[in-house]
Amino acid sequence: MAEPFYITTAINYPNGRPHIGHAYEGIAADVIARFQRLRGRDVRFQTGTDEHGLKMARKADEQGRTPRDLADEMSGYFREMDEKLNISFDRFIRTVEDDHHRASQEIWRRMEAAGDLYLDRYEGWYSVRDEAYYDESELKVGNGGEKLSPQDTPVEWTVEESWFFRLSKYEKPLLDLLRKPGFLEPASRRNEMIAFVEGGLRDLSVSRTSFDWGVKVPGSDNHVMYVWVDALTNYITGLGFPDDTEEMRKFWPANLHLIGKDIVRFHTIYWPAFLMSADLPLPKSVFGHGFLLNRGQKESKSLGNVTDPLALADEFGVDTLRYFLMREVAFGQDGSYSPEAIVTRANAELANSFGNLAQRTLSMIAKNMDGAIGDFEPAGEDKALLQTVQDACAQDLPREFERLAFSVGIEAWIKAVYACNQYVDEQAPWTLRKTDPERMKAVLQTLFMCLRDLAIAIQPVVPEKAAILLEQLGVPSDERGYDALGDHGWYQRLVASGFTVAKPIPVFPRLELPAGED
Ligand code: ME8
Repeated sequence: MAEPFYITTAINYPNGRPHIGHAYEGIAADVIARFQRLRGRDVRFQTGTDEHGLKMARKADEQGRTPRDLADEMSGYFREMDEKLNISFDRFIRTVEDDHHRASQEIWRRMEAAGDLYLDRYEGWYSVRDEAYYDESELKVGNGGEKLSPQDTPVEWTVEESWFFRLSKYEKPLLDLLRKPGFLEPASRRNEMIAFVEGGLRDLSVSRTSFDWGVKVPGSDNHVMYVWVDALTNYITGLGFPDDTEEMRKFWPANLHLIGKDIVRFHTIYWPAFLMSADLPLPKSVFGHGFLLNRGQKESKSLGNVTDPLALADEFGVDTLRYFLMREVAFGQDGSYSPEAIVTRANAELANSFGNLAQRTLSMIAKNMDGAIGDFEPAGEDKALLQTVQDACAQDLPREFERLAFSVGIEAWIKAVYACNQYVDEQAPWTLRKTDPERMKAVLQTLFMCLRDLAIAIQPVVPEKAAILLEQLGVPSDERGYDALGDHGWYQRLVASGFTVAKPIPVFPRLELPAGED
């Protein structure tokens, strides 16, 4: 039976429309989900929106509407974005859903039964933007002398009755967990979290009484849960918790929580502590990716540089945007994007290299061989090129994707594309057509084989375009998994089936920079 693989993204705050950071995380998670499916894993992929809390309540208030109304509208845009970007989720969860309230109340009851919850008074700093409590010692001072969170967001002094979670009790097991190789990547984030726990953990305020937009605390009707308690629980709600479901048994603990670097504390300290308290297994790994910057700058409404990811997808194409984001930025680090960087990268690698290779090869086969590929047993330099391509597609790219080093994996792939292009230039099949038609045939057959491997390997990144190309190459839809890369009988089967190459349509046309961009 296929090995299960459960991947989740952070659930997004729908207090506004999605931005490029949301698109980036969704795309990266989708690349992982598709990659694992192609490797034969039984994948479950969850994403969604995080709709409770003070941030949502305040935003709705500003707009003179109910939080639910705001959440309904904005959550719809997130789902639309995911669909447009080809994000192949199995469940898009909304935290306002009934099953989620039920799951959150059950985890609460379990934490209470473990003796980990007590009623007290919270007095301290809170950042609504981060939905986070901060200790005085963590705060910075802004230019106007005001106090700011470590993420540069405003904090407010908060005093109210609150339930507390005995986080301090979990210091030792949390340190053991954080030190476990592979639990938290990249390593830089791990050191930061270890230092935080070593500094001593205070018990965490886990309920609020000054507003009511949230999940009700069982038995304490005037309290709603701290938004992060319910938000984190989404990962098990989606599997049917607290019922003993097949999904829960199969997919929990999650293989990977993919999140951004700003919310690592919640996922590697609070969430494991809640799970330990509720006596549930801990996620296998958490990866905190970097932030995406617009020409090196953080996007903000005041700078007027907020990009709509759907506008980028419309302008350059969904797959081009996906390719750019996974290729350009070393995953785990911050990265920058701009329209000209997208156009430059897409033209150099997708249009001029991969697209052109496919276009040249398939048109020559269609024109000079009547589309019939014909029997072929590669030898010599043809075999050597095939080996180079095979190594990149069946070994290098999968090995790097497995450790989430997407840009390194794609680099190995594009180098194989370059090797093919160099081979075309050296062999010059257009000249061979007159001088040595048999040799021309062998060259085109070699390239045809290479294209098939290249297209299979890159599917997770550019699913739509790869599918078009695989169609043009006659590769049956059930022979597109990574295991097909090791199958040496495919070519003969294709020849035997009588397949012919049709005159191709370019898969990756060249892009122009839109007018007005410089
Ligand atoms: O944090 N570049 O929601 P959110 C890359 N609801 N990633 C970015 C980014 C950027 N510029 N800006 C944000 C929340 N992100 C909570 C999560 S999970 C139980 C609850 C990432 O809408 C961010 O790091 O503020 C997070 O992983 C995700 O987008 C959602 O951010």
